Amino acid sequence: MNFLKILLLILAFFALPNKHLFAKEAISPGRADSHAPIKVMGDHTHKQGEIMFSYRYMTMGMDGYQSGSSSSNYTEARKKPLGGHYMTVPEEMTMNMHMIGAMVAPSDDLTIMIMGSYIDNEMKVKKHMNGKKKTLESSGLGDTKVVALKNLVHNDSAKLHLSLGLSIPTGSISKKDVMFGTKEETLGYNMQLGSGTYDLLPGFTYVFSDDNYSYGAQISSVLRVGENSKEYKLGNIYKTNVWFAVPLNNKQTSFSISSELKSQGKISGHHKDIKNIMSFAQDRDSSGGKKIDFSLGVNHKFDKIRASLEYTIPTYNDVNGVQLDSENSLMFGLQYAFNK
Ligand SMILES: [Cu+2]
Repeated sequence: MNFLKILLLILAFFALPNKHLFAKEAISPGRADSHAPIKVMGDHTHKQGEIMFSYRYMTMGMDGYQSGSSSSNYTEARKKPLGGHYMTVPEEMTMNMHMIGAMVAPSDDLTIMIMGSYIDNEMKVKKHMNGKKKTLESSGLGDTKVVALKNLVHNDSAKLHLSLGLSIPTGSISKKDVMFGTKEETLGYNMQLGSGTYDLLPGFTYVFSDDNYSYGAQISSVLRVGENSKEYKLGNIYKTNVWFAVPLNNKQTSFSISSELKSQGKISGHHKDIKNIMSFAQDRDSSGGKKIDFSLGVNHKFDKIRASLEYTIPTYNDVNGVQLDSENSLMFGLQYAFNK
């Protein structure tokens, strides 16, 4: 995408009309389900003068092997796509992420969100020849996202907003660890903490609420601009999230079911510091794919603090090459909103 197109997109975003088509308030912010399940980011906007701080913690594991849309095994995971074998084989990976965010609303129609993260990765690998095992680690800041959310429709039952954001490459893409040699080597793509590129984050979110339920949908993407300093580019991400929530307990608690469809392209280029590809984790042919997840969530309001929990079960996975298989994951979140 060239610079002119990006500029036009940004100008169009701020020039969009924003009629409050009907009455004042959308889903009462007092309801537990006035925010989407916690995994969905940028799902709501704020009224002028409101400020919100959020914290999210996510833990996810990967274990076993996946090839295309079926499960695979160690023997297959050793094979290089063009023949021969990798020296090492990843066996498990865990990723823990802390995310801190803030939202401010300069006007009723415009909300600005900023989000940073701290990531902690661990990957267990096995050297095939002698069966030796090693745990590789990487941790540090992830990328930083700045997103503008603009209301298009905002009435008693329906809300629609557009979002346009930028991901700033604050996460490292030069993480190393000692593998089976004596000196540090560059870790695989999943063990790096950021994309290394500026990424555009366009999306839109629709939420409808009735007295006894609410539902919503969000379509979003991550579009990489250019190539990073290590001469590669992660695949673009296209995502659709849908959810349905029921408020209970005087609307202070809500339960949700949701689904995420995610498609990510293959890496293009090649990390210039990875000289010898030791395993599929360092091979761009084993990157990207399509997946569908289902989640169960709960939101509860304690006065100004909203606590949320969401448990995710991967149900369909179609990966490029061989990759580690995703296990169930969990996200916990706290959101604190107040008026200036
Ligand atoms: Cu908020």
